[in-house]
Amino acid sequence: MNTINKKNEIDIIGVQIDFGASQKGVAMGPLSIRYAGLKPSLRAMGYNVHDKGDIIPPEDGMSLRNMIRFEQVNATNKELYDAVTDTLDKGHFPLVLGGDHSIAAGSVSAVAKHYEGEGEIGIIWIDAHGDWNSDKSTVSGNMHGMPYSAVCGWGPSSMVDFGQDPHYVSTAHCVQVAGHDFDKAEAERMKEAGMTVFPITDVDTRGMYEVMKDAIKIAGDGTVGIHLSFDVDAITPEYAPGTGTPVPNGITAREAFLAAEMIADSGKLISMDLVEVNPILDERNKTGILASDIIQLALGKKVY
Ligand SMILES: [Mn+2]
Repeated sequence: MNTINKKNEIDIIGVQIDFGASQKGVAMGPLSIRYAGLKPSLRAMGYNVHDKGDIIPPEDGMSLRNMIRFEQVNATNKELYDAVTDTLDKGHFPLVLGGDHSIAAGSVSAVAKHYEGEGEIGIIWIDAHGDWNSDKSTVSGNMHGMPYSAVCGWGPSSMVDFGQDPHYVSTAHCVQVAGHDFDKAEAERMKEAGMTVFPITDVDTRGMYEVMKDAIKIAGDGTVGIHLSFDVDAITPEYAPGTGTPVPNGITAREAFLAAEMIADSGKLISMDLVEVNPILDERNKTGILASDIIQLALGKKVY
């Protein structure tokens, strides 16, 4: 049942931040995922669950047109980095609940650094967006569009290194799955950096099963394990209406479930973020429940 590198201990770390996004409300995401029954569900699977509570970002900080509220985002990432490092040092599995996706710069960086002496980590990033902008390429200035490039060393310098002396993740083990809303300059950066992208058109033609088989190979072979960063906006708004940056015609809930199940079956999952649940825009916590379901499946829940 428990597939996460034989670790039976899960630490939940929430991050109540929406400063990385223009649409407010994802700061309440960790609460909505907990209200969906996440903790009892994980305990029923046999896990020992430790809720470390939520990180609250500072109220004030500097802002730039091309890096909105960057001081608050970076300070929050430093706090999250320390929390995830503490969890990994204890041998527990970090489950990070967003919050906007800017938090992945903190969580992934902590995981990459923790395993530095053992080898490289791989990343599977399931998202409608690339999250591969920098302060130069960004159109919106929203920092939740930059974390994936930041952990690879290609993001804004203060998001790449917020005081932690980062170990960059090699793009050779990084995969983007189900993207279909890339900025032009962002896509060029991803190609230049050697990212593997399986856009939603690949899901259409080859199916999620074949795409994920390849994604797990790229992120999992020759690495110490896989970090899953799951943005609920990958899922089409009919199933996941509660998200800040919805994009029409995304993947289905079943495709998301299959991806999560396959990652669990790989036995290589070492850490996970679930981000961008926005309860203000949601319908009766539908998206919070969906997020909880995806987490359970990624952590090994079986339907039969
Ligand atoms: Mn994202």
